[in-house]
Amino acid sequence: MTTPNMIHLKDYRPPAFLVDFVDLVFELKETDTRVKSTLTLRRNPAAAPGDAATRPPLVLDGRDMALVSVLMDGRPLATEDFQVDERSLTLPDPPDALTLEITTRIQPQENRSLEGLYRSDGMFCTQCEAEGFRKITYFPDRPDVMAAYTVTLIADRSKYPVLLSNGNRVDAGELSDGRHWVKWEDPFKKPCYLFALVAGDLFCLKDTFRTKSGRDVRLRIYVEHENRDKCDYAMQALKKAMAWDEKTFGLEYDLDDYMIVAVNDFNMGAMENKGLNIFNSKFVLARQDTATDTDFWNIDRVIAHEYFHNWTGNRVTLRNWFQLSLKEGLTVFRDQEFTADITSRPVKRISDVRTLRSFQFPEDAGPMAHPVRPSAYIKMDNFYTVTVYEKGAEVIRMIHRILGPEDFRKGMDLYFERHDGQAVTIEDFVGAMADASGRDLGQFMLWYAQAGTPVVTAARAYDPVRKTYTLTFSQFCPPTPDAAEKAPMHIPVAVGLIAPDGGDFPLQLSGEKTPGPTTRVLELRKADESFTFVNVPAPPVPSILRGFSAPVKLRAGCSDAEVRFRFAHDSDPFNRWDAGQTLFAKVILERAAEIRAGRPPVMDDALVAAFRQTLLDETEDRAFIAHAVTLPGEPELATLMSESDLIDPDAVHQARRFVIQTLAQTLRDDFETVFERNRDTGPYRVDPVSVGRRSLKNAALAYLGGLETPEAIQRLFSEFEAADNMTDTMAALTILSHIPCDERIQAIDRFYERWRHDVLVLDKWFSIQAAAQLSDTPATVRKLLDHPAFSIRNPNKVRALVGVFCSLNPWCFHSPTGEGYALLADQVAALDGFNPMIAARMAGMFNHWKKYEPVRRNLMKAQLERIKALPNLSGNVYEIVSKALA
Ligand code: B3K
Ligand code: ZN
Repeated sequence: MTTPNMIHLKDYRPPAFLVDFVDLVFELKETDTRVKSTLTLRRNPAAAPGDAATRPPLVLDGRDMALVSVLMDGRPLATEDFQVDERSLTLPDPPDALTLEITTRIQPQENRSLEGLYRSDGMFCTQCEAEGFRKITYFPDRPDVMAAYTVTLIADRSKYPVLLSNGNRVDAGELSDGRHWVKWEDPFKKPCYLFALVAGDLFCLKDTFRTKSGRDVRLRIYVEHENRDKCDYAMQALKKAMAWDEKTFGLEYDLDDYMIVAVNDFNMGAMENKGLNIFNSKFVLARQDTATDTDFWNIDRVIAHEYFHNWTGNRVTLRNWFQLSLKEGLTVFRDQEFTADITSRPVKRISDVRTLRSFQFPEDAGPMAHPVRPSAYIKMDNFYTVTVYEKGAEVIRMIHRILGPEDFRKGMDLYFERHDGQAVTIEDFVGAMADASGRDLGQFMLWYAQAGTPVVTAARAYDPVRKTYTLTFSQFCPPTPDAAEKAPMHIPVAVGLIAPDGGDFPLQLSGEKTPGPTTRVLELRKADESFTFVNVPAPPVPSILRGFSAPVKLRAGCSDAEVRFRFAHDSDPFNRWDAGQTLFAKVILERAAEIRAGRPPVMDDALVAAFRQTLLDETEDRAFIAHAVTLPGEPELATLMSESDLIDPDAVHQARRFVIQTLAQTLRDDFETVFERNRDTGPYRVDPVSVGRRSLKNAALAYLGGLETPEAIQRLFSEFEAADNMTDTMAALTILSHIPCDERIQAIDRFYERWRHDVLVLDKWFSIQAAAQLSDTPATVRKLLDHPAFSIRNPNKVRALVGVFCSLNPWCFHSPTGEGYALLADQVAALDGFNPMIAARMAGMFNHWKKYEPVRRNLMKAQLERIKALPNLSGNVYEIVSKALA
């Protein structure tokens, strides 16, 4: 293959032509679809004008379509007036203002990439971000070309009674041949990546929302008829999100209609198309018997996220794709705040940091490391990453912390005031924040430019005579493939000092007249920097990086006793949880070292005591306790191991199991007590208290099940049978799935029989088996690939089976036989032929091969080389594997 092109941020140029109006007419048919597009274009006054000889041509992007005709200003274009190739339609010398009428034919029924216009279960739908619009019609497919659209959809009335597009429905009619048509108009200018259409036979759930200025917005959720009883929760979620954005940011919805459509075949979670969101059905459909607590909260999160994009992404959009985090980091921050407000703030923070550390930190330490604003890409789709999204949200959170909530809000207001209706850059956002607050964020911009996770080291010194306490920080950002040298960053570090009695000292920095609050934000800017607190009456235990105030790795050099003290007393819930995780990770990795050295592992009694104290703490939020007694997972432990050694997945797995079983045996009665005390007492509800109780109850059940005795197995089976909600069903079944016994097989079969008609619930059935920590899991997964309910065309199925196996079951995926690796490579090869986006996601699961011990490392390398040598490899997969092998 020829090496695909890299696109660089430094090469950005404004578009040569702007589009003011777009009129689209779709004739949707089973056999093909005809698209007539009428564009009103003019030269961009802001682009380099050039002279008569160097005036830039008009280039429209387009691929995978047949051109039927082109008319300019109403007249057919002569063949010498334009050129068409596989990627574009070019007019070498067009007038300064023109209309183009372009008719094309496309084959949505053959489109398996799920990008552009395609079919999913008998309906037509679209996905245009990032560059899917060019598969629908010829157009300048870039986010800085914003236009007003009218869209007419024509289709058979009986098969496609529902015809939707962005904006307001302005007209409709019947044709004599059984077809009907609907015309839509979107008054807001938008980039083409926000275009959407849907045609199908769908049930519609209706509601309304009265905005703060008193307008009634019609809310509509469209789903397949069989799912009509599974959309109420999503509707409530939408209303909560709309009210929250008004209250928190003063942001009101702007159209008269807000529509959400659920589709089964979707490459990611959902898409924020203006006024017409298209969702993976997984983030819409839920009923207590089909969805877990986590599923319900994911619905809240994703519905809110897409809704929030209406302002952060749609009204103010991106100048180019390098700025992706401008909308995604900011919108993730907004959805995190929303969830924190409607559930529990500390617990939300803990689970977000867990995600960041398990997935983003490894990305930052691997071959795909890139800054929050990448500087180059082959395929933009490969940069919808945890770095752009989750680290991007952390960067916004740091601005929020540095400015404080009031100035942050002023900055948001200024950002919308200045840039509503524009396509802008990250500088524009940070500039609004700096101007609104008077703070200098110049150095802070490095967070967008430098890849890698900074390491912050803290040293402390107490002076008993002067009663001063000095914290000395140094920061270092490790090299990444794009850059060896890194400059010091502007890092907000929230600090508390814990007194010997467990309370917090008030904090007074040297030079201040009076003590301030008990948590202070220290702003690091240099490679080495000291801060001295005065009037500290006794040597404290430092609590550094409270609330995880910056996405860094902290090396505080605390003793085990100090960490245990913080696990018992830290008033900052995040740091209290983190202290526990530090202890558990250390204990597990020490046991792993013993196992590797052939010594029997021994348990640390002090840790068992600290664990017990937390487990039985009745004063804390149950959801917090559930997190606090959950050990770091094998993927996270592997990452920690890789910091000092090569990863040995066997040792990690055995050591973690040893710690779980020792805790279960030692604290069995306590787990029984916690289990019984937290049983549901009334009907199933998805409020934070009920969810917290269930999560603690099921955490206790996991330990009890880990004993693997016949009684434990019986208990799990009867809990599985008795459960009246999917959370408890899945909890019992998951624990049982790791134990080789007849009850396990029976439960898996019963689950299948009960849910064989429900594609979303079946995803859980595949995942349970893919995540089972049993030696024959690789063979089971191989077999399940041929199961009639599995389809490689459906991304949810691929993620549920292949994705879960490779990312959440490291012990089995990294089986030293190499069968897991061969399985993954086979799936990448199969997927790449029709859905390169998902193929590339899957290929990324080999990214950390160099961190493994030699046997596995070589096996993975061989599979990567096999993939790289595939004929007709997509640019998407090429970009991932070539970086991994570099
Ligand atoms: N903006 C979309 C993601 C599109 C991904 C394209 N490959 C969903 C979201 O972040 O809201
Ligand atoms: Zn988003």
